[in-house]
Amino acid sequence: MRIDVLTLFPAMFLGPLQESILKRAQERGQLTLVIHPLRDYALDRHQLTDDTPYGGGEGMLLKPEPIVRAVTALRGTQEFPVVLLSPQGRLLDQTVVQALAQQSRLLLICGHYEGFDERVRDLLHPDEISIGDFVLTGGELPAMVLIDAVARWIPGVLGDAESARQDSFADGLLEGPQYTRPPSFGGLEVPAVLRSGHHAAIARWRRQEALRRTRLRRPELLARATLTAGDRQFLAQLEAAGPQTSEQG
Ligand code: 4GS
Repeated sequence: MRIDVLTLFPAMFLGPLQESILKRAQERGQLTLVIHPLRDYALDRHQLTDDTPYGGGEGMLLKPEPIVRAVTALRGTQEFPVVLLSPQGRLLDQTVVQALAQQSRLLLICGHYEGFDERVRDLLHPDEISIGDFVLTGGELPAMVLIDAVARWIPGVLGDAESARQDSFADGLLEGPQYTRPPSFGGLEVPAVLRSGHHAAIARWRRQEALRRTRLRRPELLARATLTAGDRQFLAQLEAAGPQTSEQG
């Protein structure tokens, strides 16, 4: 997959995408990232990319010409989604991420300052996406969040073990508690079932703890989760036990 990014601050992309799994994905040729400085597409002598809003008001807006020029040049004759990161977009979630991961190419546009001249939207009809209901200083971090979330769905990017884990949690539940060594720490023991070697019992315990945690922390996720009859039975059992104030079963 190839992802192009249009930004006023290309240096912001230098660190985060060159470590760990994204670094490996690029080295293996599974992911190609191309960062384009928006300033390169400003043709005036001062390479102006922003200007004051008509009608007055605070701050600066990104001018339409450099963005439209850049997108036109990068798009060429190819068809692929142009994504505009902004709080006015549809909310990013795992469904949106997986749909974007099906594409062979994406172009991400990062805003900055107070936003974009509206003609960017009117002319390019981008897929406008928000990473959450909060305001950041720029669209660069949202673009990196999207790249990270999408890249882990590209075939081969995660190792076999990582992919297997991902599959088992693609069912829309939160993960339950997990433990590593030591077996006893701070007066707290690792649950005995996890050390039992009884694989079926371990799988059942993990499933139930995932259900318990999801019900307590994000009950709205249960409505969309893929649940078995056994899952529903366990949830009914929790319901019958009355209001829960902690995850300690
Ligand atoms: C987001 C967000 C964001 C909005 C960019 C104010 C600078 C800023 N972008 N998801 N202007 N949340 N953008 O806060 O995508």
